[in-house]
Formats: sequence, structure tokens, C-alpha cells
Amino acid sequence: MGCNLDQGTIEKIAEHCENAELNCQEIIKLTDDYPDMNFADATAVQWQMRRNKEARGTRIVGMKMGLTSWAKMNQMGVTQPCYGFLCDYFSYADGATVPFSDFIHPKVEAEVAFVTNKDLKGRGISVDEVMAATEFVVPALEIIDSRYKDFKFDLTSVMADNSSSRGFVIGSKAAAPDACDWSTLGVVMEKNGKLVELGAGAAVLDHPAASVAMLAEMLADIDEFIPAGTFVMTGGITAAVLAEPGDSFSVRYQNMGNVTLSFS
Ligand code: 0L1
Ligand code: MG
Repeated sequence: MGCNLDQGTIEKIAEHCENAELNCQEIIKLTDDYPDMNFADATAVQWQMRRNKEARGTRIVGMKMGLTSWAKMNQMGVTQPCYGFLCDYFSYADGATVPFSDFIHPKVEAEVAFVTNKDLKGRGISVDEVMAATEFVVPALEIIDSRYKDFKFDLTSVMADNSSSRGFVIGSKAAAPDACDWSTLGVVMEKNGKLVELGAGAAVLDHPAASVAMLAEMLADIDEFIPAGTFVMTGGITAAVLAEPGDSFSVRYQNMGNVTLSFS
């Protein structure tokens, strides 16, 4: 599927989306104003925004997959995940108090991230091939922050909005790729000391490594790939939980310790 929008319009939308992220301003879903916008246009917008950031000195430190659970896809009425890029300034330390003012309406989700050690390129990559190309796996929290007012969006609008990327926290306990069966990894999330979510790795496309393979597949559509050494957040094992000022989150990962964060 090719783009419907011209390059000038893609650049204009990229600037609009990035301003919303940088200024923590809500926007209306893009497809209201650009009804002809398709997924290829949204992908072009996201990559334009990425190039604009890099040109101003921002480092891209990883990738994320989003909407990777069947429950989340059904909820949104979509049949495919989306992806985004992670910037250096999205990173917060484990245990940090994160300024709430960095966000519009943040939500926290528990994930695992893979760090690759071989290029992953093309379609039809298997879970085993991803595992063979993985250096280690780490627990990580994502702080998503959709820029869309009242979370009203569709897949195209989300993709253009860098799949709601704005924050992540990496846990301190990395594991070898063969340390466990990642599809049965148990995760328990507490908010303000109360259990709010639990899940298993299989929530992510049946296996978190399948999410990495799916990223390679989606990148192949635009002749891109996952280079060796990439940090990839694979998608929510738990639902995303809304955060308010003063909230604290603690997520326990089976055999991988806790990852925590609080909001100011
Ligand atoms: O990381 C995610 O799964 C979120 C993708 C974008 C949709 C949302 O903001 O909930
Ligand atoms: Mg996520």
C-alpha cells in the first residue's frame, strides 16, 4: 500500500505530532482532518518525526512494539500491532520519581525488552530465530502517553503519533535468552501497594519474541530492519494502567526482580 498524502502534508503532520509530544498538548485524531490518510502515510509521518529529532541531536535508543496483545487489538478493533521509536530523553531510571508534567495522561504497562546481537531482516522470522539473535532479555516498564484527546484514536493515528511512546524504565536484572520460557513468564503489577494487573508473556502475540519478529516484518515493508544491538520493547504483558500525580508502580517479574517508578 502506497502513500495517499504528499510529502509536504506528511512533513506538516509530523511537526504537528511532535509539537504535541514536546509541549504535552492533546490533539484530535489525525484521520478526522486527513480522512484519506492510510497506514503507509502514518509510517511516513513517524519516520519524518524521527529524522527531525535526529537532525536536532536526539538519539534513538530503541524501538517499541505496541498493541501486541489480542485483548488490546480486539478492544481497538484492529488486527495488527504498531511500532514506534524510543528517544534518549524517554528513559527514566528504575526507582525514579518521574515528573508528571512530562506527560499528558500517562499509562504504565509491564513489558519485557529484548536486546539483539544479530541483524533481523525480512519477513517470516521465527521465534527460534529471534531467540538465536538475542543477547539478553530485561524487564521494563513502558509509560505510554497517547497525544489524542480522551484516547480517541485509530491505528493510523496511533502509528503517526509514534505509537504513544514517551517513557520507559529498564529493570536491573537481565536474563539470558534461554533462562526461561518467555511465554509463561509471570508478571504482577501493583499500583500504590495494591494489585492492579497480572499477566504472562504469552499475552504478547503468544510469545514476546514473536513481537520482535513482527517488528522486523513491518520494517521490511519500508526496506528497514532491526540492526544488531537494538533494544526492543515487545509490548504490554499487562493492560496499561492510568497514572495520576503521586502514584507509584511496582512490577514483580518472575525470577527477574522488581521494576518501580513513581510520579511526582
Ligand atoms: O504500547 C502500546 O501498546 C500502546 C500503543 C498505542 C495505543 C495506546 O496509546 O494505548
Ligand atoms: Mg507498550
